[in-house]
Amino acid sequence: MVDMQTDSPGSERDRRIVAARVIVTSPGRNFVSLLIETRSGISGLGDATLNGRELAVAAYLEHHVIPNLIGRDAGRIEDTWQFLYRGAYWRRGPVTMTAIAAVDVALWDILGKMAGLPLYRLLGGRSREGVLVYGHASGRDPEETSAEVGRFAAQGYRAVRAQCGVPGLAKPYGVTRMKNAYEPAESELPLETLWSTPAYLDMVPRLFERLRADHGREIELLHDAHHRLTPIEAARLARDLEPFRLFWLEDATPAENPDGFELIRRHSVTPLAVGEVFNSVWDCRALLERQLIDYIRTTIVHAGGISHVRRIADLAALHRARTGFHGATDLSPITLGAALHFDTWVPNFGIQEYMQHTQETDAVFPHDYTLREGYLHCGESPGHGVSLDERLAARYPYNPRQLPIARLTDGTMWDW
Ligand code: KDG
Ligand code: MG
Repeated sequence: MVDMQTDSPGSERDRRIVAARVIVTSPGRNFVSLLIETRSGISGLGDATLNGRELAVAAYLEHHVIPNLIGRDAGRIEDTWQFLYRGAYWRRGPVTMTAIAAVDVALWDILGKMAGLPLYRLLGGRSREGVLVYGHASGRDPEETSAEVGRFAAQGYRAVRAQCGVPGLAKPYGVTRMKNAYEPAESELPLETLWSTPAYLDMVPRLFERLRADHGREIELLHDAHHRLTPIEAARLARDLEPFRLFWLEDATPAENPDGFELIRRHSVTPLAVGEVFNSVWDCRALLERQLIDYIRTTIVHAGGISHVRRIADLAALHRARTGFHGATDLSPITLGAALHFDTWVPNFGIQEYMQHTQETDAVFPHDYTLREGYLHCGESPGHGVSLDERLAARYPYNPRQLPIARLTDGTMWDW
């Protein structure tokens, strides 16, 4: 018999969930958070931000999840996960899995606080001294992008993602005029951008030739094609980039059909990363089992939280793939904090994306992680180490914003 009183720190009575609420705030950009409170007074925080679809998750939590949490034992993390996923007839999808992630991360945070242990120790302890991160460099042309890569290298970064303007395209993906702050969800209705694959395929190899010439072979370079290419175009790009030894080429083609990656693999040995839009192990399965990718990008907030992403990482490990969590600014400091604990523990860690949040965001979400010489370090405080200043958050009301869309130059809708 399982002793109901001792299967988790604290008594069952102390662990009982007495309240939960959704907090929407926009300190520079929108974030949705879930706060779960227990009878003991210990509370936990989870991120529920789905860029451009924030209120869908907030409503799902408020109407369909929170009423089911009240009275439950916060120490029963797995059972609550199964209740919300397996127990529900309508399962998976980004809204549902983001809501489940928020609950799951908040419960792990509570468990850490009740046990007095940082999250990475609950997961199994430290596997490395620091978490290798990559920053985001971009510019209007290869010269400007190269100068930005140099700026990151001078700050101690060992890995940099490089994106560049494309001649003839006004707003290509990933290029910003603001340092460290690429923020694509910039208008209430989707901004219409133009896309030209021939111009892009001509530019990218020239960019990386320039970067290797300027910065040598040691720095790790990454690139995100952001789902714009067909499989054969992606194969051509991956092959053209081989001389420049990328750490990875990301989202080379939309991953709904894993067979596309078979084609890329057939033509190139450039490492491939995929999965930031995935939300369950089922999305990752074929790509991992067929060894079609090298890094899995699926992260905690959009794939059911720590309890589920742990299973994705284990599946990846069986097939020698490593983690490379999504970490753009729309993933809140709560997700970054939780991800850093996961990255510190997970045996098959690869790299962590890192875009600094704005000062306003950092003030709303005080945290104990730190950046040193291109590595992020999670803190030692119990749980995931990120809190939320509710009074400050209330000063930043929700600001409706959607991600852009892309059309080919003849007007055809394309993948953004
Ligand atoms: O919300 C969408 C962004 O997070 C995404 O466009 C960023 O592709 C991205 C990345 O790799 O950071
Ligand atoms: Mg990406």
